[in-house]
Amino acid sequence: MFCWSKSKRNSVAEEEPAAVIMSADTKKDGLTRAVLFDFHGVPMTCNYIAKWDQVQNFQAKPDDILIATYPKAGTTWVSYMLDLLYFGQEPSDRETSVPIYDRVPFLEIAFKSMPAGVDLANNLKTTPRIIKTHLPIQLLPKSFCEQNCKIVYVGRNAKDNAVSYFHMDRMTLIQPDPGDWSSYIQRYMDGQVIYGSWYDHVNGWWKKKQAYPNIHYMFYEDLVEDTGRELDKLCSFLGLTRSAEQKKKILLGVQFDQMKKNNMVNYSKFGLMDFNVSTFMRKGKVGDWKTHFTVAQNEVFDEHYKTKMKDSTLQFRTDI
Ligand code: PPS
Repeated sequence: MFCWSKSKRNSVAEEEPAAVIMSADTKKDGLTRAVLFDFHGVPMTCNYIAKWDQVQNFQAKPDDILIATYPKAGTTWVSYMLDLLYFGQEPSDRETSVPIYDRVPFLEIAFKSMPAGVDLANNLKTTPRIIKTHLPIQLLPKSFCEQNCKIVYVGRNAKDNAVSYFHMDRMTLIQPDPGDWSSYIQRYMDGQVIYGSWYDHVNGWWKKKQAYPNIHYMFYEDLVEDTGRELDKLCSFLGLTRSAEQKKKILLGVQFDQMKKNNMVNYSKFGLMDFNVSTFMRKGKVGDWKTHFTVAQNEVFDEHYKTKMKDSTLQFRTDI
């Protein structure tokens, strides 16, 4: 594998793989935006596959809980809910001093400046271990299903997902440069962004759910509409009983405004993100796409969406 195989691990440009989609041509604040290339049919950068052998061979435990999403679908929100459900009942240092990405490791992440997700996951001392991934179903390490782990998938409507991803790529200085919105939305529709096609991701996991019942498929829009109802469903899937008082506390903690000011979940300590460009807890809304899509872009998107989703029974709401 070419990723970081030499000592200058950030200098990927001199050893780019054959199937480059976007080059590492932008430099800002001394950071190189990563090369986007084809990896088993999915656009990826080194930052998500540098530890691929360990990721693929990851040994899940039967009580692990995996949260799987296409990027920007509400991963952090549901991760924090799960974390509070399992570990938030008593006041602890965890709440005040352990960032969410250390409590809920991001399995495949391998940024050179921080511990790899797979190592964090292997070293987690909690029971259960709650682990996050953005991998499409075909790249999921086998052991999660072999061990019959519970998996929580969160999907978000494609339009709001695209907007959120665009701002994430703008502010995360090592992601491929998103360019302007009009070129970005075209690449998003074509699946030429990290983790590839939104359509393939949401449908791939949806199909998996039909064969593997231990997937709880949630929707970001449902969470915004009625977080309490979704928390109840989550508890029922996980087989957890929590008192009304405990749930009330969780629901308060996971409100957008609360999370936005909570430094343990708002990524303010993460580095690599320029909060002057955008914030991680940006808007937290359904329908923000309307402030980005032109009428023409929306028409093109809708046509494309119809074609891509024609065989799918999945229904997303772009408004609530
Ligand atoms: S990541 O980087 O892929 O893990 O991002 P992810 O956590 O999946 O998604 C980030 C978006 O989720 C929004 N978010 C929330 N919305 C409503 N309520 C709560 N509590 C909440 N927590 C996170 C976050 O604001 C990002 O969406 P946008 O549209 O960019 O605001």
